[in-house]
Amino acid sequence: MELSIAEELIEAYGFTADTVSLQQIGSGHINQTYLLSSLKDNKKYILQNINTEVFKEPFAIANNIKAVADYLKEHYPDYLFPAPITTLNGDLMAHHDNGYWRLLPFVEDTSAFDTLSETKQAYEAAKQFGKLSRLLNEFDTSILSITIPGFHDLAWRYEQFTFALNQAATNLKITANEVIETALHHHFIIDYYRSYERSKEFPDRVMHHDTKISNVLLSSSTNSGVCVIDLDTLMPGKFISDLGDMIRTYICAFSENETDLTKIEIRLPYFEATVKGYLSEMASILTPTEKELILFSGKYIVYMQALRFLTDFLSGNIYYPITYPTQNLDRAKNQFKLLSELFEDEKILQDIIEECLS
Ligand code: GN1
Ligand code: MG
Repeated sequence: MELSIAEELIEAYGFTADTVSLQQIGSGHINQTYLLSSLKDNKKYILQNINTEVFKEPFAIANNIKAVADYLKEHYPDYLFPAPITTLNGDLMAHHDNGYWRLLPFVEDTSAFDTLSETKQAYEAAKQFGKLSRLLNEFDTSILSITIPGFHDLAWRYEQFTFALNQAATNLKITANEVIETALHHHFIIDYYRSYERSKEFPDRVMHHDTKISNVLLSSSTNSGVCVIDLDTLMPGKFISDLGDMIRTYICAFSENETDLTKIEIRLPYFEATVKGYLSEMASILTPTEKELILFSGKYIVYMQALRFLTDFLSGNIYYPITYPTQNLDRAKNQFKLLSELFEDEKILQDIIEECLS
């Protein structure tokens, strides 16, 4: 980013262009993130632009985060919740050039990772996300806005997929034929979800909805969990959203961009660490029904992510940025491979869960 573009923006926060340095950081698909260093006092901040194509109502995000931050401050004053810093005018965001920006505190001596290389990272990250939901257990979820409608609604994602399939060019359908068949075949996951959806034992909770490892800060020296970040999708949801996305992203040594599918295997110790870390906070809160759905959470979210990538491929790659034409199809294949591993290892994974619960 040219500093000239940001001048007005950084002035909203009381900085001047000649006393800050900006560096683009982060690996997310959606928002742009910069490290802002104030040359005057050597303090660091995170400056982030909200992608309003994805988040149509940035105020919904800002208000959700504020409501949760206020609640946590009142009930758990020691809990580190990195909410945005207000502008000099007291606004939650700075509006600039048709975009919305926010400034966040930079948490010193922490690291965010794109991949996990130790089970402790899985345990600590899962513990952090579990802790957030636990602390918000009594929080009234109905006051939160939905920042992306249908975000983790698998039935709706499936509809989007069939819609894209009906509209897709023939050559794309031929290229994706096998993956499309696999996607259709797994519809039973939606039916299974529906059989629980309205149960009182499967309540709405405050969910982060994007629990990949890069969204939690770990201590640089000890790898202990420090706090969760990237709070745009903090909104009501089912517990499967958070635990499922951790299972999706922590248990395999390779990311959704890996094209060598023989590498897509489940690391059982990471699975165990993830479930253990989550339950270290949530075991006393989850209902018996939710506990039955622990493994299902992974299947639900992996299937949904596979459908999302496939849908995007069939729609001409309008959502997920790509570096080559079939990348979203490859990502879908990768996720379907992971899904097949979850089914294949079902028995042993369920045994691990039982052991973690006992
Ligand atoms: C997006 O922005 P990023 O990379 O954290 C997406 C998630 C997906 C993820 C897949 C708002 O997250 O739901 O799981 O890509 N976020 C949004 O990599 O769509
Ligand atoms: Mg994100």
